[in-house]
Amino acid sequence: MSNPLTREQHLELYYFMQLNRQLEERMVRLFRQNKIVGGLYSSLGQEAVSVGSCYPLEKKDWIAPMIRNVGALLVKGVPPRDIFTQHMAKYTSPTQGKDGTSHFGDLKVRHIVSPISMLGDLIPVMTGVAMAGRYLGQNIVALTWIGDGGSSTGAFHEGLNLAAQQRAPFVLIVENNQWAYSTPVSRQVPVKNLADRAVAYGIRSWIVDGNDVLAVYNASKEAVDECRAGRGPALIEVKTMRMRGHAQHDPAEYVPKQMFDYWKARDPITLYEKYLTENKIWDSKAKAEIDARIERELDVEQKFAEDSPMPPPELAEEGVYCDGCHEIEAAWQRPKAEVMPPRCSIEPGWQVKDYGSYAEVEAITKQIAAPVVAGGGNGSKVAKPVVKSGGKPPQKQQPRLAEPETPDIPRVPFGRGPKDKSVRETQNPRDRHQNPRDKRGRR
Ligand SMILES: Cc1ncc(C[n+]2csc(CCOP(=O)(O)OP(=O)(O)O)c2C)c(N)n1
Ligand SMILES: [Mg+2]
Repeated sequence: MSNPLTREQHLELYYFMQLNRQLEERMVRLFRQNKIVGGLYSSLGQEAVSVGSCYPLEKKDWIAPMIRNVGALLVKGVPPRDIFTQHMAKYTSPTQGKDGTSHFGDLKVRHIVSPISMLGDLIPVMTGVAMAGRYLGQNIVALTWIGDGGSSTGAFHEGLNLAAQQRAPFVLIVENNQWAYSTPVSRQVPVKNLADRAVAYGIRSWIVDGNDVLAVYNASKEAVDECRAGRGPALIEVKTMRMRGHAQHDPAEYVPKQMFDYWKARDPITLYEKYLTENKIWDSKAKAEIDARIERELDVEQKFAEDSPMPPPELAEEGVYCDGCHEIEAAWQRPKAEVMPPRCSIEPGWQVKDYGSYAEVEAITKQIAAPVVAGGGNGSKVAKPVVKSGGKPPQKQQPRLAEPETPDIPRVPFGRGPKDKSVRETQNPRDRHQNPRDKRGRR
């Protein structure tokens, strides 16, 4: 075994991927029987992405799933009945039948922010969750997913810039499944690797085989650990394939058959089954037991959903406006020592690192005379994402270019500016004489 997971964890990864697939297959049958209300999206072929990326998260961590992340919901402990009833708009569903598809969350127990349909918007929202968790001293990581199409929205870029600048403990999984509706990635984005976008925000990134659950797990684990250690956000591009149309209504006739054949031969569950067998982690008996357990569990859950009533008509007029049913009050007040280093990873004050002159650009140009990182393919000399594969140990991202030194660095006050007492009290006495305006060091 080339990674630190136990046998039980290896088998659990299989369980969740297979549960994801069998659950969705049942929902396709329900859709054809006209028992699903609204659209139905498939994550066929992408199970390793949702399961592998969510698996390293702790209970206290937060996720915001998108339409192809049923696997992540299952890993987070959402029972299949919630997914069945939600799609069938039953009264017993998490939204009591008021909303459909994957539009539900669980803020209290499982820490799931409900999907937002506007692609990209979950990125700033989850950045906010990550920052709030940090402020509250919870040491959490927030994670969400975005498609190749969604990575072209303004919210993606604004959100990622915010996350990067704030060094938020936030992980973004970019699901490059080759298609956004009927548009292939190459007709939508002029770069080959979507992870290259991370370079623009100065954050770490990886490219992994999205059909290799261990590769996804390894990269996600590293990203989550780094985030938790206070090293800022991370982006992981997973290369995978949407094996169905955009939703049930779409037969995906625009996808070349050879492309489906290519990816079918790389089915994530088949690949993982082979890995488990070749590495003697299981045998046919263990597989049969897990498959039978999934069948049993889904029988019970589906029956519960099918037997559940539709919501009563009068429910339609309830809960439209909040009439005191929600108490929205964050426990935001913290002792100052807790929100300052060393207990917080973020310095509340900062320094002007350089003066932004052309001379500094020249200094950097000299540094990059030799390429810093191998990999990628467009010949530029900037830090490239690390490419990872499942069995191999994770490679470390090469260090980014050092900042050029600038003498006499002035300190920029935090918060309310010159009158902020907290800055004065933490100021280094040595710096006081550097301020020409005030000999006592006030600014
Ligand atoms: C801001 C925004 N623009 C357009 C849409 C409509 N829309 C929904 S899904 C989708 C395609 C998404 O493709 P991608 O991000 O690659 O995800 P995939 O469906 O491949 O998982 C579009 C354009 C939307 N929901 N939000
Ligand atoms: Mg896509």
